[in-house]
Amino acid sequence: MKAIHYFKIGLIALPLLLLAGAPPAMAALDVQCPEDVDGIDADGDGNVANDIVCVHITGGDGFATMADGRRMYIFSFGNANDHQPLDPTGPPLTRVVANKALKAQLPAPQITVRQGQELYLTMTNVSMVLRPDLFDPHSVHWHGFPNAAPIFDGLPEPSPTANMGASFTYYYKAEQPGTFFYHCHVEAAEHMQMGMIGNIWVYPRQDGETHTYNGRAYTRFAYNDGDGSTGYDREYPVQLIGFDANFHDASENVGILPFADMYDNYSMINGRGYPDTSRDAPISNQDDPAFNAQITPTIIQASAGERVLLRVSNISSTHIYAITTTTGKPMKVVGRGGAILRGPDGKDTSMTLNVLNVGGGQHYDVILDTAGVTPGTYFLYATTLADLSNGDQERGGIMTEIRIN
Ligand SMILES: [Cu+2]
Repeated sequence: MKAIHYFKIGLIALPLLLLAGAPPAMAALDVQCPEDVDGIDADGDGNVANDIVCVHITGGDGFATMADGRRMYIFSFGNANDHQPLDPTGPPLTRVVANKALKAQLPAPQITVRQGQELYLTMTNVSMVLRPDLFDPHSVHWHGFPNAAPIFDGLPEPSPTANMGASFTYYYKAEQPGTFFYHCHVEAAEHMQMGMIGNIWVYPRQDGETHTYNGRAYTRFAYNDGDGSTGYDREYPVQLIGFDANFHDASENVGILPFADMYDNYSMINGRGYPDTSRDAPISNQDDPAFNAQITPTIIQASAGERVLLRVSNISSTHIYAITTTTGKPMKVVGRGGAILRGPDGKDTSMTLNVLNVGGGQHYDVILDTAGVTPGTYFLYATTLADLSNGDQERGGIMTEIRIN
């Protein structure tokens, strides 16, 4: 049996208000986060007390900045506190709705767990400040992942959603390693177009072992390959998304949403178009300069000879993207849909490609081997001209630097 404890929010004010005879102005928020006291090392890392991961995110609205400087109204998820994963010894969570409104991130906060761990993911709906007319709830849908139970799927019909001011805790048993993403499934075409999309990765139990592949030893792997063939030195997210500026403007201006005409004219990697992809600095919110809304690093860097794992996904509502690199080396696709590319008899079905086509909802694990690549700056980019723009501005969109040193 696991002991369960709760973090209480707003409880300090409650007794004072009750003493004063006033109705409580704040409801308590309980974030479910059990202690790992079963003595079992579920993720196989030698530590019996770290198999439960608690993450608390928000769902709401905010602003992102496009590479041409345009402010874009978004819906997305954000960090509920400044500790992720949730740190029980950190400052208490207070006034999440008030403090985290208009602090959506693009992409949504990265979530990473290890195979065997249990993830308690609490999502608090902090409301859409600019759209008080919308009473949409939000949810978390872990795309392509085998869930412990349908109620944690995030699809609004069979599973709970969180109304404004409400929270819901999702439970996942991370038994399948791989590259995944999550998104809100409420009014999915709208909320995903608006930006409710994030990465969620499960590291395999094999991580930490040493396997030699092609004469090189690796300790980190995309999957439990048994032979080191998915070994890598560095990993990077390559989350391909697009925004339709007209759709976002219509949402901000409480207009009629142009679903039928939806067309992403801002294509991005990790919430940035080129040249913002090749800038190290986080991008702050134009309406709240102290808050960084776009923090995901997007420059791909490696030392010559290293193997780089690109965790690729396409979460665009309208586009199939095709990506390639200027390194002169093909890409080796070792995983697709959160599964290693192996046949039922274990046969290697990995693919070696110069151009990778990624449809909406697809996710791939791609190894870029830099052996033999002369140090220098190269590019990863979309092969379709229309995806290389920031609105009307050319030479932007899905392109970022690969720096080999
Ligand atoms: Cu939503």
